[in-house]
Amino acid sequence: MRTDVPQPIRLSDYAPPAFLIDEVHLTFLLAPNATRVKATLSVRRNGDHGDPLKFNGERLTFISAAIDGQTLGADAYVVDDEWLTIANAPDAFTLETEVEIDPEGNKALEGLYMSGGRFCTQCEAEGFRKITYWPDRPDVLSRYTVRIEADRAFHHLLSNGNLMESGELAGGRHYAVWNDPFPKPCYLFALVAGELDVLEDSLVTMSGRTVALKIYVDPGMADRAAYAMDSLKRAMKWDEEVFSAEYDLDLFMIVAVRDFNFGAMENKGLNIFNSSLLLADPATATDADYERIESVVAHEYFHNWTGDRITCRDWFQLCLKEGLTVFRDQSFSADMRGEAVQRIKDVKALRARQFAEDQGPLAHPVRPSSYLKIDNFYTATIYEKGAEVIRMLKTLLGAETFRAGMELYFERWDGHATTVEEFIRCFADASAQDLSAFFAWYEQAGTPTVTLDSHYNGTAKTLTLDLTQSTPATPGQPNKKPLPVPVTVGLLDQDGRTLAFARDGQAADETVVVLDQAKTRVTLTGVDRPPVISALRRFSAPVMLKTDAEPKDLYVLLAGDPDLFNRWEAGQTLARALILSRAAGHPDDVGEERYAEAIGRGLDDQAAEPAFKALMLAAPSEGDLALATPAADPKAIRAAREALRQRLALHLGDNLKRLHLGLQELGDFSADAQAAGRRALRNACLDLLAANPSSEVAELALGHYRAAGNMTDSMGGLSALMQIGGQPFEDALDDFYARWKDEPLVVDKWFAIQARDPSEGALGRVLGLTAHPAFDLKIPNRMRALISTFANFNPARFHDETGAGYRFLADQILAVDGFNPMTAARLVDALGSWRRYRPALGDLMRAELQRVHDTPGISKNVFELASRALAN
Ligand code: B3K
Ligand code: ZN
Repeated sequence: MRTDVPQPIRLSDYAPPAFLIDEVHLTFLLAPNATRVKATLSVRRNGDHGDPLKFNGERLTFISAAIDGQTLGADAYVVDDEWLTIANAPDAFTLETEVEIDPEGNKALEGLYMSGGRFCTQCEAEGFRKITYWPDRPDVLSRYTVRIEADRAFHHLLSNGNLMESGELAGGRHYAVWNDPFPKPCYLFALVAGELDVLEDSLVTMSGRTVALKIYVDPGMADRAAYAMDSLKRAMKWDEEVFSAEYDLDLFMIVAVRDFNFGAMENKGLNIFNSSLLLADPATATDADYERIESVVAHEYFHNWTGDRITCRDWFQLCLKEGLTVFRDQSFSADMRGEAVQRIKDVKALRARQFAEDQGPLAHPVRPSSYLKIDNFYTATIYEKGAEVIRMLKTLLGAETFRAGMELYFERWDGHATTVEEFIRCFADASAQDLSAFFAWYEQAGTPTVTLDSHYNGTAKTLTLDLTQSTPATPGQPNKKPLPVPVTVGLLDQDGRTLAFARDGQAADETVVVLDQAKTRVTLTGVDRPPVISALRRFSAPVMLKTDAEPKDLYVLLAGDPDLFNRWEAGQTLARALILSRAAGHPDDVGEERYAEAIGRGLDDQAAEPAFKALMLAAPSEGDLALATPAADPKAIRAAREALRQRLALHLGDNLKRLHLGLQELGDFSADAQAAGRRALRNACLDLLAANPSSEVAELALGHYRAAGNMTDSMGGLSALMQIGGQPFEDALDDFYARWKDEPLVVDKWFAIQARDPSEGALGRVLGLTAHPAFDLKIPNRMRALISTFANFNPARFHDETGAGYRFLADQILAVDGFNPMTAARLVDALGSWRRYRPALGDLMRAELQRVHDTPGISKNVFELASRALAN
């Protein structure tokens, strides 16, 4: 057990930096095991304090330090594992330091490291301190000039900004000098060096400047960057149109690397991407990959304004850039791919990740107030709930005022590091409204429950809506206050036609009720017929809604709510209730039949888009169902879910087969949303058919796999074969591996699909795969493909009664923690959620978590998450 209990960092302790750095010149003498980093900083004291200079520095071999050209003697400074301290620093001076680092030995993938024989960096949040001595915090903004020297074998030498100079050096080496004219925090610094192919293009901005666009990838892969390039250009134009936000440098670069701890990074002018979120062609990437690439390329690009030009004062303000940028990328995707389908996908992800987080030991506000390791706070709450908060702001203020607020923010804070308060102040100023109550969305953790009771008076033609809200206690926040919750409401009559009404004398089809107290009552008038209420349209707030709607009302919504989100939601609500009732031992056969019939009618709806129908066909996920159950039993949930799917397959079988045949792809592959929607529906039909396997369905699945002309269909076929199981599945797996063994991104998919194996043998299969020659714990993508997928997406097998799944995961966490704490920590949650499961399982989970927690030498990252999950 560790004795040095790490101390939390608190927002309330924020103090401005003691020293600022206006300019920095960095020289990198690159060598895989011994890179020299020389830094020349123009430093000035910030304020009139007499504090010593204390710069962060970790895993650096100190060589020398000098002030104004005078090398410091051993008594003038102190170097320890975390700091360089200089007691008597002048008020304004030049500091020169030289250190040595070992990029090859850096398996934490933070700071400067090697991936596939190339140098690359990752500095957010606190990686720059592993490169040089520096006040590693986002409110120190500096102008960077970077000189890179390396062996000529490292052909491309890249850093932020503009290329100023390059040339040859003696001894087979060469160099390049980069200058970034925009002051930036060190977390946005980037360097890449190596042999790469480049895809080039350009774009003319709204003011008529030509920007060169370059995407660097592994040799031979340039063609696979085409979709990312196309996405980038669309994102750049979209940001100009929607937010008047123009790109600023003359060059924008993206580099794809294989070894990366997460998705991508928005370094100024030089984004670095996990290659899984950049490379795509029809043969190797699924439609889901294309969709992710489009959204992440846009996300990182959008950071240029929301993150880079305007950055965070401190890491507690992370949502200032992340929540806002997710909101921007979601809005972009909605414009590219259709609003309703995008909204459904975003809400599914929000519930699966953020609602789950809010119900667990790590529940925290969108703006937290303390942390041990900031790496642990790149959470669904900061990102996804952070985006929901912005969306509510837009709903409350209206689109025009929202845009005015954004433009004011860009104008007021450009070139600065700021806070969430200042961001909200821009909207208060733009709208002349008091938004202080709204701020509670940033400070209060937990998912509010909103209850809606309604009363219709047929004589007076009035509908009274009684809304109440409450938010459960979360760790450290026992008492919650009411929040301003926008609830968008529309009405249908019993035949599913839109029912007009009036609110405060104004005729309407839809209205936004703002629930700003614990209880709010609203009366709608002119309601001519008994209504069915469609509430929380487009999921207008991140809450759990409880209504007095009966199944017959939900069927009206499912059949024809003009709000497609709520149409889908009604189906999910019905399915969830049926599955949970069966899982609890009360199957409702009549209800299930009725549900299957309704879904069948939805499938026949000629007006609905295939992508939407595919979403309608999918039952709530096992994770979603577990969240809705106290003391969840994953096996019972899977069995009940499969029973409903089997009923749908029985009931809709002919229809599903017809659609599967009719949607067969003719002609060339297109990655666009319509074509992807047709593939999604075709694969959803097959997936459902496989829930009721027959020899005919097995043939169909095999035929689908064999005839697949793209990766979406290959994976769809493989996944259907997996559900059916047996030799055909094993043969297909072998075939798939033989075909794709030289394509790392596809081999990741091969590992991931097996981790989802529903059969009894899944854990044995996963254990066996850890010994496969292609498995490597040190490659985050490969590790996650197998380990995270199993722990998070195969609940019925991970939650094995013997506890073997938990033991396996704990062992993996400890192994990964030995070299990559940031990535290890991401695995902890699968055990940390132990309170959500039935006690026989929860106790075994907790015991494994305790074992991890008590292991000597575990990282701060894992310690923080384990100890929070174990706390009472
Ligand atoms: N800002 C990065 C995330 C950095 C995570 C560091 N642990 C990517 C993004 O959200 O755009
Ligand atoms: Zn981001």
